[in-house]
Amino acid sequence: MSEASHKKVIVIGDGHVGKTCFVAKVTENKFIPNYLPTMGVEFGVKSIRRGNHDVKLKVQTKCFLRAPDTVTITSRPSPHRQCGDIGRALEKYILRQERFNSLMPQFCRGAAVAIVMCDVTQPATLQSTKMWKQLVDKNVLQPNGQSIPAVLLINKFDLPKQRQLISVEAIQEVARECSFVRQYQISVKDSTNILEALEFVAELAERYEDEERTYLDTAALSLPTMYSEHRKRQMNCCTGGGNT
Ligand SMILES: Nc1nc2c(ncn2[C@@H]2O[C@H](COP(=O)(O)OP(=O)(O)OP(=O)(O)O)[C@@H](O)[C@H]2O)c(=O)[nH]1
Ligand SMILES: [Mg+2]
Repeated sequence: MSEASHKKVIVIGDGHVGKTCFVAKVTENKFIPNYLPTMGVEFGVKSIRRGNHDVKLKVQTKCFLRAPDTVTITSRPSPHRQCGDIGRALEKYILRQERFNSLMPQFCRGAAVAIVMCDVTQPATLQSTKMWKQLVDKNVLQPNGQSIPAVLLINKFDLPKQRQLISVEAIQEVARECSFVRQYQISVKDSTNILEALEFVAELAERYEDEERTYLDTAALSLPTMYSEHRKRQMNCCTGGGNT
């Protein structure tokens, strides 16, 4: 099967929520305990058996800037910093943000499904998922003009209850507000709900393929009609159908 036949799945969300670990877990079945911020794009390929056939997924993530308020924190003056440092930090941030925005369309292009991820120990990362979902919708649409399906993953549920700071109600509210198709409480570390989420993603990716095909078929059928309508209008115009 050629790479073109892989369904592209993009994994997006704030820094440190576990996107790289998720890609490594689903494609290489390994957990990375150490944090190394992603530079550039990371991806892996995974086949999911559905009925009597395989759905091939190309799961990819990239480096994302953290939420803007984190930048304010990193650019807060320390006793050793001068005001100029803040200006420079912000300038650097704006430049990186511009570069990031210009890379987003390329990252999202052709995606069949989006996975938006957050961290149960960091409530702000759940709020950020709204922004990430909007960004996906701004950068990629299905051929029929609708948003691509998006699944919300809340990661790190292996951590003790007292560190789980996001309520089920909060998850449901965000899921409703952003039209996430489904949400899963997962742990990449101990593999909780990883396969379940991925199987659902494969189902969505396959549905997308069907819809894409239907859309292309419909478009192909209607093309001659559109063309003959256009020709008719042209003929009317050239044969003096007007009032001159
Ligand atoms: N306890 C726990 N830790 C996790 C889990 N998933 C990821 N981590 C840890 O969280 C940290 C960040 O994980 P990454 O996958 O590198 O995060 P990321 O979202 O790719 O971060 P950026 O590349 O900066 O965007 C790492 O130290 C991981 O080991 C999980 O399910 N449980
Ligand atoms: Mg990463």
